[in-house]
Amino acid sequence: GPKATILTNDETRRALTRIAHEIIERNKGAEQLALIGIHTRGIPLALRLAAKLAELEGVDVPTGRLDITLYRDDLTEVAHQPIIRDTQVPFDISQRRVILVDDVLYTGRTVRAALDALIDLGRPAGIQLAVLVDRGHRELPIRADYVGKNLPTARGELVKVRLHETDGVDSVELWDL
Ligand code: 3GP
Ligand code: 5GP
Ligand code: MG
Repeated sequence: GPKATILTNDETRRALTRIAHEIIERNKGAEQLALIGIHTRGIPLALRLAAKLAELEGVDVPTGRLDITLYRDDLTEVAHQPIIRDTQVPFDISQRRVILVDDVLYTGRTVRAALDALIDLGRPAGIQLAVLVDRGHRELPIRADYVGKNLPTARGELVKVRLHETDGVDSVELWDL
């Protein structure tokens, strides 16, 4: 079972509402933004932020997705290479401030691969990062601009993120692997 509940349903919702407000404050509105969700659970998170931005600012922020998978050449080794499997960004990111959205930030390797993929698509005015949970253990000089919850973890722990869209419920729990 879980060692701890990190975010309940309501806390997850409030964290996303706060992040939406922070995005608006930092960017002085929501014009010229774009949201890009990273693979499974970053995608519903990006869509929820887009809905919040529409509600708060009356702006429809274009939303896309990247599918980045960790390719492991050794099943036991953590030394993995993220590979881009699919990119669905059906708008021009040039001149836009692109906000990458992921559920959990860990080593930063996934985000690094996402930056590569984005820069191949055009020249955004800037790229920012929003994550629901930052669990530490960065292996690259990458940080998030918007964080739902900072959660110091051990490497042997797992942050289980569940969302309504994928799991029928919103919750963030800490588990032992
Ligand atoms: P996500 O795809 O919704 O982001 O595989 C189920 C979940 O476990 C995935 O959620 C994934 O992000 C998460 N996960 C936890 N630890 C790891 C890890 O070390 N590598 C990868 N690829 N996924 C992890
Ligand atoms: P990275 O190590 O590249 O920062 O993270 C790799 C991918 O695995 C990212 O998409 C990240 O969201 C996911 N990930 C890493 N650790 C965890 C975790 O503890 N829980 C969940 N749900 N996802 C994780
Ligand atoms: Mg993820």
